Amino acid sequence: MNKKSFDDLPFEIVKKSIFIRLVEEFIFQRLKNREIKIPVYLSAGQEYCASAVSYFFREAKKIEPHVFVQHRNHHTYLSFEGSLEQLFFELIGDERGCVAGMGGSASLQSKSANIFGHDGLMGSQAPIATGYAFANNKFTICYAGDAAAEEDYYLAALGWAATKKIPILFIVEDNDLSILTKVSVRRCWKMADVAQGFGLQSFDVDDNPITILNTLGQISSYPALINIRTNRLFWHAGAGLDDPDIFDRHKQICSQYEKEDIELLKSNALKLIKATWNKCNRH
Ligand SMILES: Cc1ncc(C[n+]2csc(CCOP(=O)(O)OP(=O)(O)O)c2C)c(N)n1
Ligand SMILES: [Mg+2]
Repeated sequence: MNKKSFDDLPFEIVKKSIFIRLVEEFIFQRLKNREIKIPVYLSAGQEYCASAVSYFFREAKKIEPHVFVQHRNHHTYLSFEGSLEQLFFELIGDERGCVAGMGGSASLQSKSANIFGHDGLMGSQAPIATGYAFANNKFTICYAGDAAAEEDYYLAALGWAATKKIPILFIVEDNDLSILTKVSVRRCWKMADVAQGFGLQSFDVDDNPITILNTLGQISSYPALINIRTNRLFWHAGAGLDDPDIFDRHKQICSQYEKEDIELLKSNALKLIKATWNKCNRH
């Protein structure tokens, strides 16, 4: 792949992130009202880990990656073109959902968008995605949380990917939490160091979307791993706030644009979200 550097943030990424944030806030309210009753893992705060990566491959490189997601996946599912309607159907247990109403929030998938859902065993997606890319030689992205990436089978998958030069990108969404336990309590090593030890190109960056784009542009061969430091704004599962003062990347990015432009985008996106929800709840 050619190198590519980005000086400006493509507005498509902001637009997509606005949409994702509004979807998550909308679901937050439906959870509070008990209109959604299943366990839900909201991804607000982590939007750019998905929207910037998706933009880089799908828009800038014109590559359609095969994507293995983790349990916190609404942002990845929507960034890689999973259907909102099928997400809403899934959250209300309707058979028209993306997992026929039986997988729920943690296991979103899309055959048409090449998104492979999670099975609930943290980190299992790494050996499965690695085996998939090894067998098919299709460019694959494997998402995992900072805790899922500590699992022994996750690490063994890195070793196999490096040994066989498998075309896979591991993204670690490092929100510094395993439910409520910080990384520093759980381990003394860094994901990017371990990946480098196995022979992968590896990076440890924050979730500024320009940084993510330029990091992706630096990768000269696969497999590779990017540990992205980010923040989870809401509870591990369900609707609530752990820390009202936590840094919000999306809020910071939006503040760089004209308020009226952002508000117009938000109101149009919200109309679409509400109409989709009403459609799913009508039948
Ligand atoms: C093997 C295994 N151990 C424990 C759990 C319970 N569990 C579910 S999510 C979670 C925390 C996941 O943290 P991380 O991978 O960092 O993702 P995040 O929730 O922070 O996005 C735990 C411990 C599980 N599902 N599977
Ligand atoms: Mg985490």
